[in-house]
Amino acid sequence: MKALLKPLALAAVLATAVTGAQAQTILKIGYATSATSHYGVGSTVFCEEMEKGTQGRFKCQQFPSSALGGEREQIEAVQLGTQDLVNTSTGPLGNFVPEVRIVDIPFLFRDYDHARKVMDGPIGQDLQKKMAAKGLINLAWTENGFRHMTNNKRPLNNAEDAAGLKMRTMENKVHMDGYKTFGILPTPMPFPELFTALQQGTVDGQENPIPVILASKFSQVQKHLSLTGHVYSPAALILSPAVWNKLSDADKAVFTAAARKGAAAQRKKVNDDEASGIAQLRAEGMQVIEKVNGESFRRAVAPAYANFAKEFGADKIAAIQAVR
Ligand code: EAX
Repeated sequence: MKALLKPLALAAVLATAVTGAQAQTILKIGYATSATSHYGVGSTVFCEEMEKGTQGRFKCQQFPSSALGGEREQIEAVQLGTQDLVNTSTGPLGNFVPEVRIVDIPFLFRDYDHARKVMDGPIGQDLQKKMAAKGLINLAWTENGFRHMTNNKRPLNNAEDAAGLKMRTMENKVHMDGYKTFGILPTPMPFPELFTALQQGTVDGQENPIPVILASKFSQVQKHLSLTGHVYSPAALILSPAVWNKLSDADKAVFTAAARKGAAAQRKKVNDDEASGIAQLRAEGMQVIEKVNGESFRRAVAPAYANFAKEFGADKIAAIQAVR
């Protein structure tokens, strides 16, 4: 009996080793903008690091330019396990994890240093736990950037100029409540529909970070850009629990480290686009107002903070503001 088992057991071990060496899991990753955009740069670094760190046992198949749908759809697919990864803004994320909405409050963050410190610190980590509880494994906070307004009607120097504009927003209640205080008529719409809506004049304008405005060629359909920086737009690299729960602890560590490297590369691309993008958009024909009266926007949104405090807790908002 023993003599018979031994060769069998050895054969079994060999078979596993052979399949093990060959088995490769392809993970589908989607994002809104092009492969060369900030999302593409961040996702590519993540994918390369993940593939290297798992000796090729895991590999990505990338779906840029909203090929897998809008961000809400993609988050839902990742939650269900029909898509493996999404690199997405927090735009529609609050519809899945309401606590995340706090980071979408207009004029909450002073600058990039502040925002990145909060997202990478205990507050951001706590939100990652809230996401995990809802079946969304946030491997790392990536970045979309500070959002600025574009439109086809007039140059915006202050909040009064924005009043009455019909503007596409993300499917995000905090943004919509905030922007209403500027007198804007918010029109929520998934990102893949936006270019056509601007082209056809369904909306007068939209708001997005410079990297998105560049990558999506909005200069072709929008005349005016104002550097309002009215809200920070965080992003996250989210993995499906269907994948995560099957990973070894060692692979989990590889995925997480790879995501952090991806996030760093994505943020660097945001910085680079901000540095060179204004000149490029001018060259493409946009009229840019760099010195916007930010105070007029801040004043307008101030009363809405009472409602935000009711929803999220004044202490929680203050804790974010206090991070230096
Ligand atoms: O995440 O929907 C949006 O305006 C987002 O900023 C864009 O899809 C990138």
